[in-house]
Amino acid sequence: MNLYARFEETFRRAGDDPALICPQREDWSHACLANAVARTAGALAECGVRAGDRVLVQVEKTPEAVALYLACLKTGAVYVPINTAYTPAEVRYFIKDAEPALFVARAKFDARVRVETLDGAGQGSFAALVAAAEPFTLTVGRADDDIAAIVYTSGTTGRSKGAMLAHANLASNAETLCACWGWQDDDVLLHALPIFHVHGLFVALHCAFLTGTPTIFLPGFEAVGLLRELPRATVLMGVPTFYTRLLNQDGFDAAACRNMRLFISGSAPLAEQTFAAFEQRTGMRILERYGMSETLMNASNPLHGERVAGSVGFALPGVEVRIADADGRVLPPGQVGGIEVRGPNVFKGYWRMPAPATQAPEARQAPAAQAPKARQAPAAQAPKARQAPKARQEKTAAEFRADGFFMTGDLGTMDAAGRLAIVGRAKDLVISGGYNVYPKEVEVRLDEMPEVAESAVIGVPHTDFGEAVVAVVVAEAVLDLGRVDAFLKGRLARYKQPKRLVCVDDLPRNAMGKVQKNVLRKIYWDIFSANR
Ligand code: MLC
Ligand code: AMP
Repeated sequence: MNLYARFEETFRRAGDDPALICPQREDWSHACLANAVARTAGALAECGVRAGDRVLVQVEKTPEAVALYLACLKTGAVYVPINTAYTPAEVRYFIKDAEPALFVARAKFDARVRVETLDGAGQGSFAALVAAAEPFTLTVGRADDDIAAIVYTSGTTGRSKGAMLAHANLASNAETLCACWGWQDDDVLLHALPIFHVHGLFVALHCAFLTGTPTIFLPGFEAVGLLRELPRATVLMGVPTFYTRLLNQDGFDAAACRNMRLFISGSAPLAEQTFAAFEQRTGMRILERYGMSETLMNASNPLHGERVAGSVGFALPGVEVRIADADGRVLPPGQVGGIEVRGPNVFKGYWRMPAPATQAPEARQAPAAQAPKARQAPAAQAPKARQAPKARQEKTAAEFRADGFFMTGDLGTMDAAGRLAIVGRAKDLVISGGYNVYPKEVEVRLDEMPEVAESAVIGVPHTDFGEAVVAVVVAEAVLDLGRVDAFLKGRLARYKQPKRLVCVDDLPRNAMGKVQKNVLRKIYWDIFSANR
């Protein structure tokens, strides 16, 4: 079943009740949202978008952008959101890889695909098409395995991979979260996350859409504005930076939280100090959960049981989580190993890198949705299928065990009761303010600088962002951070750019000649911890 059919049913019931409360704009009721979705779906059809076609989207957070996402679901198109921080050079990669039938951009963009615009005020050429479009009333039938969205996540090679999420992945995870977090009819979600990642788009919005409850829809996170809205909200979802920034506000106290029933944190480790300071200030314990783009949510601290600092709680119902060694042998309680996950939440593989059926049974046997079968006219026509080259297929296969468990690349321990703690990462990744930065991608760009002989990018502690990107370089000429900033501008999104630069004579290497990032991390983690 098409996920939007579920939302549509709720929207019908909720009618004139508010869906998106927009402090700086008119609110949208559920009926208004449903109408906007139907007209946006009409505009997509007029743009020639058919079921299975990708719609690449890089737009600001607006109600119109939400309608665009839902319209893609409704028409069976595949929604491909990308970070608004990406530079045009980065966007070109996604256009090439996703081969969208339509790119909805914030402003005019020169590309070989059809481009329409939607700006931060909900205006633009796409908005004009929506205004003129006939509503598209049909909700296109979808099979559970049909792809609803592709979410790009970077890889250790420095190239982004598109995680294919099926309608059933999204639906099952949303239902599980609504149940686990006890979503109530009188809940009001305070939404300050971006909507181009799974956290803000799926985890947060789907809980509201499944239940027909309102969302206070802020264009982004800003502590004072968020604090102003807090008294009329009951649930907040955020990355740890939200909570550290809130704690820096004098007015943030138990009185400000009087109507709140749940603060949820995820996407990055919540420091134990933040958890403790939050409890001391508000009398409430943040509920930390764990997920990723490829798997949606995997584990959560309990709504009613004890929420423990430094732990991400228990596997969600229906989701299997295990700790295994490098060979996939399950480790006894308390031992550190790779976190592996299996369940209805786990994605269908990477776009154009589907897993061979022999490696990952059942769930991944479907033709991996490069060409999702359209099941209804008029949107019916399979997009041009392109075979995934063998090497790329292996990329998906390499991340799954033969029994279907997905290797997250996170390291953790699980106690005998099943409580999970994340203790590190096997993947070379920095998480800054909830955004993932893959060091390789930054190193490749740094190495293009004439002054740089070689570079290694690591994460170090940062009070605001949790971790900050630091470049350790062997320079052949005088180099400072200003010059690095100037060189990377336009080449890399701002949040990926190093916040600190360290010039060294040599990078530490092991006997195989590989740069020892763990050595660098150890040296600079301590130095920057002391100086942050
Ligand atoms: C902004 N900057 C960042 C940054 N965000 N730098 C590093 N890391 C970040 N996360 C840059 C800006 O470009 C700016 O550059 C400078 O830092 C200061 O910006 P700011 O104004 O302080 O930032 P702000 O706009 O307030 O954004 C911070 C933030 C935002 C934390 C609110 O980054 C954010 O919304 N993060 C949430 C990310 C998220 O949703 N992740 C979910 C992924 S899904 P300059 O030019 O001023 O130097 C996932 C799965 C799961 O992980 O489990 O959920
Ligand atoms: P992304 O690829 O952007 O979806 O990021 C997913 C990664 O974020 C996971 O693999 C983890 O490394 C990290 N992550 C998500 N939630 C948590 C959490 N609660 N604690 C620590 N790391 C987390």
